[in-house]
Amino acid sequence: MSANPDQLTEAPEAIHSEAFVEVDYDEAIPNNVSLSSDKQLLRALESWQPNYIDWWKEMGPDGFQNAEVYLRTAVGVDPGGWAKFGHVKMPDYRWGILLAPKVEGRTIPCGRHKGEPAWQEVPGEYRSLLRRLIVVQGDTEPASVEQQRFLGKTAPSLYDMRNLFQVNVEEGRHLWAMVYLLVKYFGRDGREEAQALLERRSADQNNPRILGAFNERTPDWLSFFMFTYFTDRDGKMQLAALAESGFDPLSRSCRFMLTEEAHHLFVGETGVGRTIEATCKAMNAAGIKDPGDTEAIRKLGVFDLPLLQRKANFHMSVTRDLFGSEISSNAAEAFSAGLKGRFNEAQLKDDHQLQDATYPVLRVVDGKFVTEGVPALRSINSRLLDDYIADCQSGIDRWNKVIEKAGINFRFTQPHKAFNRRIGEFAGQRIDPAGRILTEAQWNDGKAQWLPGEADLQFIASMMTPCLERGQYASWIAPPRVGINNQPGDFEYVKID
Ligand code: BYC
Ligand code: FE
Ligand code: FE
Repeated sequence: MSANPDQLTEAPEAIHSEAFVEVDYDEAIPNNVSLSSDKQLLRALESWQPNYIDWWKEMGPDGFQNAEVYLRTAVGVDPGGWAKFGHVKMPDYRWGILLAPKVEGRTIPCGRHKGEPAWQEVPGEYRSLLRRLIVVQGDTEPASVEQQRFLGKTAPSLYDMRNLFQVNVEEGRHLWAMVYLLVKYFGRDGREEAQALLERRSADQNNPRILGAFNERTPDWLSFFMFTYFTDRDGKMQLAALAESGFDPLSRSCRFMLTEEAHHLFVGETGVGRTIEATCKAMNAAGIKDPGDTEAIRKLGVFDLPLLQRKANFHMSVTRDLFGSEISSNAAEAFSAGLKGRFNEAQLKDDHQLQDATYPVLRVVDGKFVTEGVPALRSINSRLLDDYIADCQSGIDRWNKVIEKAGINFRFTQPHKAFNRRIGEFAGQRIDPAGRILTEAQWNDGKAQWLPGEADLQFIASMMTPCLERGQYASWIAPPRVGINNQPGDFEYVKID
């Protein structure tokens, strides 16, 4: 499938729809926030920058720091062409600080301060809660780069390798975006947090990243594509909620980050889609009708569809945990304070304060599912999770179209919301993808059908041999329909020295 950009909600290389202040690339730190007029801030960022570069060289893409990669860099203003493309060595990438344009007269969209002018400075009474949200957001960005750092070595093509590195440099820029806020608005403790963001390490025993999914491994390209489809989509949802913040600099940062996020989601959707396409094509060519004929299918050098479903199940469940507890007083306070809104807050037709409203939350009570009306303020996380699950579906539908067109009898589904959860309402329960509440023994019996097992992971690993000839693709993945920036099929996306 699926690289037909017209059919995608997530644009291949998103076109920014708003004009914004020209980015100044003469500065050591490219920016559209007039950095040169704030000497103290500039000094603070310039002292953080070498530590960032050290971190990038130590924890960024392993073995490719000298490769020339065909990357896009945001350059500014023209709505039709905010990005420019060219071969760059990643450590020389121009990580910049880019805010979406200020909306004149913007007001706080939700909570007890609704309708008051948006804050341009940190509201004192909410300082620590706001800082915590920015730190958690910032922490995920370098974490994902760390998780993906060995993937270049097993890239299924130069095209895919370039997309990996594009995602990586942009996650690096997202870290910059949060560090800018910490350093500019939070004084000394902001600078300390900025440093700590470079010190935590994904999956480190002593100093791990903050959220669960960012300490999982991303050891292979299936994981990468599932991660960019499902976990970057948590990024989309959380950034959208933070884009509704009454703290205007956070809102503007997140609005620009969302334009980059669209490409990450595209990489995930098309990566999984092209994998499915290769499988279907190989099955048909070999005359295999049964998607469960694992052994025969794997011999063709492609991934069987049930394996892809198990991988997807894993990534969906750990990503759902990123929404926090369904019922959360932290989330209630962030909303009431006006620091974080709901998805599409502005379009929602209610009072945006939710003092008396309720929201239906699925829970397990006495071993049974019940839907309870819970105060809406305390259900903010639950609601964002529901919006996330809905947002996941359209890409899955497009994957299923590929399978249907190939005449194969298989459909991808999202597992039940409660499946395999470690955080929130369903933590500690054993629930299968169909939503049956199980005993520990039933869970252990069924687990291998629902989540990737040791043999699956070994097979995946065995398929991860690099394919680095221009225009060539590993057996398990179909070529894209369109090149990046309309480059031809044999374009040298990465010049490896
Ligand atoms: N793992 O009331 P609770 C992205 C902690 S992805 C570990 O349940 P709350 C990206 C929680 O921190 C988007 N710990 O939840 C994607 C809290 O600890 P403290 C990232 C967890 O606070 C791909 C305690 O449990 N951005 O951008 O309402 C590539 C009780 O919390 C987890 C954001 O998340 C977990 N899964 O909500 C690159 C937005 N879940 O504070 C990038 C900012 C919860 O008591 N963050 N805990 O020590 C937030 O809005 C909130 O912090 C959360 C948690 C939604 C994450
Ligand atoms: Fe990001
Ligand atoms: Fe992302």
